[in-house]
Amino acid sequence: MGRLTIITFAGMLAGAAPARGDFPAPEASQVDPCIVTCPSGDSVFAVIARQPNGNPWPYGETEVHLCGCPDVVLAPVESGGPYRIDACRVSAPTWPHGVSAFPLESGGVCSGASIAIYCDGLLMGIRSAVASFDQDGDLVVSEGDLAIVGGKQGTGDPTADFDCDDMVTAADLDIAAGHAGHYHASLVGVGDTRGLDFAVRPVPNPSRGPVDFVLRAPAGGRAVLAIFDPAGRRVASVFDHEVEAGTRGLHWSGRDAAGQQVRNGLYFYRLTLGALSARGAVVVAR
Ligand SMILES: [Ca+2]
Ligand SMILES: [Ca+2]
Ligand SMILES: [Zn+2]
Repeated sequence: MGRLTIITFAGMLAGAAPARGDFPAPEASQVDPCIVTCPSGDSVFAVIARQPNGNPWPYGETEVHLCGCPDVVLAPVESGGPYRIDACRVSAPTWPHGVSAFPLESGGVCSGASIAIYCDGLLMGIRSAVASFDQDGDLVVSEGDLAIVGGKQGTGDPTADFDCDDMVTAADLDIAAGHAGHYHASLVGVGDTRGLDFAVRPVPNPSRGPVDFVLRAPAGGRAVLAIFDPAGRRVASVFDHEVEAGTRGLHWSGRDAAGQQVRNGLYFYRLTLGALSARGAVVVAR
């Protein structure tokens, strides 16, 4: 009853209340030509559903079938998010303006597939590729991903064609570089400190120098982060402060204790938080 009232009111606002039996028409609708994703969800694939007379179709649901794309990693979205994931199908309402938005929080790429896009069971279009700034599907856009994009320059590979001009050029690499360091929120447990596991993740890795160490602290304490070379010599002391529970980034400029940019190569980090400690490797490659 409530929903009916709202629909009728919106229809009056639009100046043309659709009758029962109206439907979305593929020829009047619009599907973005390329599917481009970022694990942080800041790249949107959109479908605009319209009726034959051109008015929006606000009562439907759009479905994108990614079942032919096994390498695309769909990260979970919060309940109440802009779309829902059901195995390899992603769906979103066209309410209220006929627009279904898919800021797909995913990694990995796909090509040569048949990605059908339906609205209320009617085929709106087919796409054959998913391009992603996270080329390797680990849900972090790192220098390694940019290197993969760079390797596709000069080709027509749709998995790295972010501006949808059928070519991979320096412009596509620039667009990807703008997403460097982006990652999916599930990797760092943003916003909820209860039951957090202690974790440290260097982003990006490999790096052109600067690295943000994303620290997930289950409890407050003194956090100490230092960088070492493979011989075990301390290269830089990055951080030594009390932190609160939660998630934060600790920034290393990529410089040594003397302020010089470190040479390309392999480095190790050690982070302690109270009695907890983590260590790992970062690669600097300019
Ligand atoms: Ca990646
Ligand atoms: Ca392009
Ligand atoms: Zn991004």
